[in-house]
Order: sequence, then structure tokens, then C-alpha cells
Amino acid sequence: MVPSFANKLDALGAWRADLESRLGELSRFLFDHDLLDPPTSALLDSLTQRLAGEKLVVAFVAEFSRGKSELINAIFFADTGRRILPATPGRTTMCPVELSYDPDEPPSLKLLDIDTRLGSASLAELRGHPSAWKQVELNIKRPDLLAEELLQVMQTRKVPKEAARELGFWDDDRPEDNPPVDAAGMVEVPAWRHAIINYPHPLLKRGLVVLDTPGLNAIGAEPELTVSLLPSAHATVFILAADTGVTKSDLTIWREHLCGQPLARYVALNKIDSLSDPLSPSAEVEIHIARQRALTAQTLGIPENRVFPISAKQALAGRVSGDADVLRASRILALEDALGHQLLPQRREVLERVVLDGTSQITAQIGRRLNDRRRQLAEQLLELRGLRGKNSNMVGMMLKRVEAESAEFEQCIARVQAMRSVHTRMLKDALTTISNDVVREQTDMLQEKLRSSVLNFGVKRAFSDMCAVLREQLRKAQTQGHEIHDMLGASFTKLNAEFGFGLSVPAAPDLSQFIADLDMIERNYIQYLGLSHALRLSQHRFMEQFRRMLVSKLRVVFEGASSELELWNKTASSQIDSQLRERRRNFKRRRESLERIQAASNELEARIQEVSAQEERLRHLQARLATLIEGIEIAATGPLPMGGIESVTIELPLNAPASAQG
Ligand SMILES: Nc1nc2c(ncn2[C@@H]2O[C@H](COP(=O)(O)OP(=O)(O)OP(=O)(O)O)[C@@H](O)[C@H]2O)c(=O)[nH]1
Ligand SMILES: [Mg+2]
Repeated sequence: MVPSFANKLDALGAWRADLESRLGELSRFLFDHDLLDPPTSALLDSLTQRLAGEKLVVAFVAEFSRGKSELINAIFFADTGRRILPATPGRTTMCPVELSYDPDEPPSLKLLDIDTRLGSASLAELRGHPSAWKQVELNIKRPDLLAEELLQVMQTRKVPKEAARELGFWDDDRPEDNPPVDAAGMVEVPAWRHAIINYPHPLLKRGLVVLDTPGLNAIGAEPELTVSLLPSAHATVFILAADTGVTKSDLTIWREHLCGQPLARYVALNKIDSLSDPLSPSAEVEIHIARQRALTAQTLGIPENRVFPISAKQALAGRVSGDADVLRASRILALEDALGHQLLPQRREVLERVVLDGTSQITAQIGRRLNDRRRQLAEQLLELRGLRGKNSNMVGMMLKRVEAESAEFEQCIARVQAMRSVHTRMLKDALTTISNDVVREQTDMLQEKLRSSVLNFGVKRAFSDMCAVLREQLRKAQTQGHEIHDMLGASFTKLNAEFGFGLSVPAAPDLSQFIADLDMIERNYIQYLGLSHALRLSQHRFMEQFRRMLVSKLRVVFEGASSELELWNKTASSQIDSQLRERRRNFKRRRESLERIQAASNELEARIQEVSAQEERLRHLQARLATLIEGIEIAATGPLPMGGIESVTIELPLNAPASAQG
């Protein structure tokens, strides 16, 4: 039984794949007809990458033992016929587990040693260092082995109290949160800092990334998880147990990690099966569930229709055994429908806009070039037709005229060069405004302030001040972009008037999206700094991790803004190159055809026919281009294709470990 969310995600994947192949066709067409200039090629590449690399991250967050892993099994992996992620009573998942698929790597489980927390490298940095991870190839054809390997996410290790403190799992100021100490004075800590499962599941192949988190108590949580991974998830599912409702520790997690997030949040009131009672009529149980639902919504301050009473256990069991009644009783479909109905259209809308923006840019750029070529052919045709019945003297005069026009045209070069040097300088200034140096300088200054402040009072303030400076830099770059636009606009108008170019400046890129990204980073970090975590910043190691995490996040924003600016400038200036080339080629063609006519009297008609044929070919090219673009636009805005989900064949294990088989 395929979950409805899976079908929707699959349809989104098929839609993306269709657009990708259409963009590929457009790219080949442009290349074959010498129309693929570097900016268009870069634009097409970035569109394709965006479509192919688009990830949809869904994070499951809760206190321990609420059923996160079980719910992930039920929603995403029931069609494997078994329990994929370990889900057992008590603490099970000990480190964040990311499920995704990268076709360039074999199916594998990658584990990052907890000791890497002692170094200053952030998780993002360590992702780029394969040697830092223990990698186990997963044998997906042997589910018993697969399940056994995945049990490693449960692994713990005993260390002395001192080491636990070093690792961030012990805090003398919060004794109630500290793990128990055994008779030998040892404390149990997770063996791994992070796990990545590379698994060729059809949904993961389609770009879904599922993040399973360990029970999130404030102490010991990986900072990267709270500041970076959770905030960048597209949706979070927060899980509670129906019998207990919102407990104090549930509420702490909600407030500290999810409350301020603008992203899509779903609350699952899990384990409703445990409410059924042979001594009470089912109507009474229903009333009880409804009451818990209303109370949960009220406590968390969210609409009631965002709270889904479910039973992950029944959902998994129902799907695995194919029992429709059990599946219905689990009420999982309501949650999946909500995920599918709200989340996927949102993702699709974003991509749709990106694609439509791209096609309109391509239409403008290539359309302009084709029109320009056609105009020149029309002029040439007019010239040739005018030669009918004229003698060879006349042709000689025409040749001279072409020479003169060509020489006059070449005078534009000096003007173009002058404009170019102004343009280069202005662009350089704008790029300096938002360079990586600015990010580094500002974060260094912040670190200095934090280091010198006693116990980090004023941390939030210093951080907000830094964000304000960075925001100002982005705004300044936006203004500089507008200035470049105005300068190019004025120069292009003159060049068009004096030398017959057909130049036009595309609108300057809108950097407000990057400012919004910066705002988002600010919100997430402020939330983090507000926690007791701030105290931990006084430890040099955590401070360094914090700084590196922050720098890598800010870099993404600033580099994104820089490359938008650069691409836009390239597009504008490559127009001049292509039109210059086009015009020179045209002069050459005119000269050659006149020379041939001069040499042989019967050439004229042949030349006229040839130029007409060229004109005709261009008309076809334009029509074909319009069809290709229209095809992309219709596919982008049309309904999602109904793709059937690719089936996964995993044989059911005969003797899987009990905890993995359930
Ligand atoms: N009765 C009942 N038990 C459930 C349900 N969902 C999960 N459980 C049980 O609750 C226990 C914890 O489930 P997990 O999925 O491991 O919980 P978790 O939130 O991933 O816990 P951690 O990994 O420790 O953070 C397991 O014994 C599950 O079998 C449910 O819907 N009904
Ligand atoms: Mg778990």
C-alpha cells in the first residue's frame, strides 16, 4: 500500500524530471544553432541543477520515545515490508540520522565519531571530509544485515564524567538533565555525532531528505542540529504521545526549537491505539482523543487542524500486513494528506517561479539575437534586390559603401571599451561590498566582543548589531546594482542610436531574497543564543564551532548574492560581444556576396535566393524556439503528472534481529 504522500512526492519528482529533460532539449537546440552564449548556458545549467538538486527536508522532532522513528518507518518505508529504523522503548536513536540518496555513492551508513565534537570543525565542514566518517556499505539485498547495520545509530559509549563534560553531555548547573553515573563513575554518551544513511529508496531518489532526531533535551543536543539543520528543514513533524499529552519537557522542546519557525509545522498526537480500553465504549475513547487534540492545540498555540491524532505503530503494521482496517484505525492518512497537500505545492511553486523567470530571460536574450539577425538579412536582401538591372560599376560603388559603413562601425569599439572600463569598476565595487572578506571581518569582530564580555552578557545585542551591518552591506550592493543598471541603460541607448545596435539591459537582480535569508539566520541564532547554550559559548571550543557554523551559513547568502550580480553583469555585457560579432559577420557576408556578383553576372539571383533561404531558416528557428519554450512553460505550470511509484524489491528477512523486525 503506497502512502498518499509518497504518490504526491513522486508526481513532483516526475514533474521535475520532465522539466529537466525539456531544458536539456532546449540547450541542445541552442547549441546546435550557435545560439548558446556563455550566460545562457550558465542560466540553463543553474536551472537544471536547481531542479535536479532540489531537496525536500522533513524533520521529525520530539522528546525521546514519542515514536519519531516508528512514524518515519510507517510513512516512508512501509513498502519495504519491515521496520527499517530501530524503534524500541526507551532511548533508541542516539544521534541525528539523515536519510537521503546520493546516486554517486554506494548504499551506505556513514557515522561521525562523537569525539569530533572536541575539535572545532562544524558538521557542515566535516561533511566534506570522507575520512572523518566511518563508512559501512549497506547490503540492501539482505534486509537482515541491513537492519543489523542500522542498529548502530543506537550505539552508546561509557566515558568518565570529565569526558562527558568535555563532549557537552554534562553540565553542573543543570543536574536534573545530567545522565546517571554508574558505580564506576562512568557516564553513558552517544557513540556517534551524526549518521547519514544513503539508501536508494524511491522517495529519497526523488530528493526527499528525512531527518530523524534523537530525543531533544537541551543538554547534549548537537548545536548544528538546532541552529542549522532544523531551521532549514522545509517541514517539521513534532510528535507527542496521546496518553500523556504535552508534558513539560515536550513544551520546552517546542518553545526552544519549533515555536518561532515560520516553516510548515505538523503535530502528531501519537499512540492513540494505547488509549483504547476494553472496559470503555469506543465512543468514550473518541471523546478522549478529541479532548487531547483540543488541549494540545491550545497549549501549543496552533490551530486544531494542525494536530493529527495517529498511531504510527498501527500504520506500520497495517501497511506491512496489508490490513486496511488497521491502517484506517491508525488515521495516518490524514497526516500524510496534509503533508502532501500543503508542503509539495509550496515547493513546486518556488521551482515553477524559478523556471518561468529563466525561460522569460532566455526568450528575451535569444529572441533579441534572432531578431537582430533577421533585420540584417532583410537589409542585405533589400540591397541585393536594388542591384537588379544595374551594371558592375554600380556594384563597385556598393562595395565601397560597405567598406565605409564597416569602418564607421568599428569606431564604436573605443566607446564600448570606455563603457566597459566604467562597468568593470562599478561591478568590482559592488562585489567588494558583499565579499567573503566582509563576512569574515564581521564575524571576527563579533567573536572578539563575545570573548571579552563577562559570561557573554550582551551576546544577543552584539549578534544583532553584526547582522544589521551585514544587512546594510546587502542593501548597499542592491543600490550599486541599480546604479550599474542606469549607467548601462544610458550607454546602450547611445550605442543603439549611433551604431544601430539592439542592446537592452535586463533588470538588476533583486537582492531582497538574500536579505530575507539573512533575517532568517538572525532569527535562528538569536533563538539559540537565548538558551542556556549561551553559557556554553564561554567554552572556547563551542565558541569556535559556533563561529564556523555561522560563517558557513553567512557565506552561502553572500556568495549567492554575488553570483546573481555577476551573472546579471555577464548577461548584459555578453550581449555587446555577440552583437559585435554578428555585425562584423554581416559586413563580411555583404562584402563577399557583392564581390561574387562583380565576378560573375549570373550570381545576383543566386545570392538573392540564398539570403532569402537564410531568412526562412531563421524564421523556422524562431518558431522552434518558441515551441520549445512554450512546452517548458506549459509543463511548469500544468498539473503534476500522475507517476506511479517505482517499486522497491526487498525480500522479507527470515531471521532479522528482533529489535529491527518488531
Ligand atoms: N502503542 C504504540 N506504541 C508506539 C507507537 N509508536 C511508537 N511506539 C512505541 O514507542 C517506542 C518508541 O518509539 P520510537 O520510534 O523508538 O521513538 P523515538 O521518538 O524515535 O525515540 P528516540 O529514538 O529514543 O528519540 C517503541 O517501543 C515503539 O514501538 C504507537 O503508535 N503506539
Ligand atoms: Mg528514534
